[in-house]
Amino acid sequence: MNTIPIIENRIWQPEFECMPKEQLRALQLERLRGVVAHTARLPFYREKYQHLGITPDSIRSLDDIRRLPFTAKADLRDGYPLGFLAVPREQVARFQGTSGTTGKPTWVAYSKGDVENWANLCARFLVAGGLRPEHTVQISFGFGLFTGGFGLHYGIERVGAAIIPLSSGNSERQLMTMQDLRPEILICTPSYALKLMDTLLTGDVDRSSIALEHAHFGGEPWTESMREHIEGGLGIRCWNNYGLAEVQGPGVSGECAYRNGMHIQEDQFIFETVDPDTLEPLPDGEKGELVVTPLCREAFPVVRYRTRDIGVIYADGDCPCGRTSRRMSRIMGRTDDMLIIRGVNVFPSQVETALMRVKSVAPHYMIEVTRPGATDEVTVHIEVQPGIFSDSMREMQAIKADISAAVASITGLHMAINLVEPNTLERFEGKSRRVRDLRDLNG
Ligand code: DLL
Repeated sequence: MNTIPIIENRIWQPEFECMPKEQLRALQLERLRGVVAHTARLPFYREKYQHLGITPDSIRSLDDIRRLPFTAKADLRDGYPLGFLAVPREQVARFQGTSGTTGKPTWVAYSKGDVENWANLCARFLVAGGLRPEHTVQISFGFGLFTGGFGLHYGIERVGAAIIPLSSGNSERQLMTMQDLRPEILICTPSYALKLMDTLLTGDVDRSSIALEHAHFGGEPWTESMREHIEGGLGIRCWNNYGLAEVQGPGVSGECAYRNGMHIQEDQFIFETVDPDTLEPLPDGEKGELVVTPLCREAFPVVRYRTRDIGVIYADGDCPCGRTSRRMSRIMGRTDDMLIIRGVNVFPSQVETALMRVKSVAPHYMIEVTRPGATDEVTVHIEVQPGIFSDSMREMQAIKADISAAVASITGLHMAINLVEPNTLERFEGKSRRVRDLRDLNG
């Protein structure tokens, strides 16, 4: 565990964030009973509770959460549009949404209290990662149904800092704004930061003309090597925060000044880790699917929501920052992201970690999976750094061999490597899509 903070350690709501553990557990239990009472209004849960003999009073310890039913994305979809709305319609203050693969969004509703609460939860991780009232913040998340834009907006407002609600897109305008209004803080997806960094470093923007000190990234998986790359390139501190629309949006967990995992806002969310196949609970310290029960949601409560995100809840002790909550790892992949290649499980983040070890390549890549015959083939398309492409064939072969070896050592698989010219692969303004699985199309 890191013992030297990277920045000054500040805490937004110490009364909750630093609550003594026993008291925290008692609060969780009380709130969990409230969740059972509240969700029993929804037919989806009422029927299940009746069947399982669950009443608020039957929840005697936090372990009893395991008796509650899981909720999956498909359940929300079956309840489309508002089957999980638990307050009268006139009490809804906001709708946000999350896009799915089926074309229709999953609608998520917030009461006035939910919106208020959400702002404080976002303020918690922003303050933990350097936000001060005197700062100016450029939000380069989309403002719209995506929870990133509005969620962070109200968190920053709560702290009292100035907001530039620029939204995503138009890198030139993003950089111009950074130069002209000199925000100290940038908020976006890590892949968009990468794009902005490219534009900044390849254009004639003088680094001293921008005042950035911190960036808060979330919304998609990224790696520690990507953090080093962006921090080195931009000379800033990058902070990780996590959340998902179905349980609120951003503000579920985030890093503190020690950056040794993301603190889970445990007064408001109960986290469990389960084996994604058997749904059996796993102990802290073991990697598995994260399951989240929000404890304070009024308008849109869900119980034991299966995030599909793979991560670890750390088993090690207290964090020197003073927060008492457990911390979680980065998201290592999603159960639906996981590629099974010739029987081996591979996450895109493992490929990214391998690529970032090789000097001459840029962090822009695309993983393509095909099945030309009976076996799976994976090709990693990756951009080389500007200037490298003109070099000799032998050098290119050597780079390929380095990448191939790095990929094989991390994933255990041989993947074909295709080096492409700088600036030829797609760039992303929101969440990136780095896997193209063409196996179904190939029969
Ligand atoms: O992405 C909420 C959010 C917005 C979080 C902005 C942080 C900042 P959804 O669109 O519902 O909500 O997508 C949720 O994104 O299940 C993860 O797979 C992924 N995700 C979110 N944050 C992280 C992160 C928002 N820090 C899905 N690291 C989640 C890795 C993340 N994956």
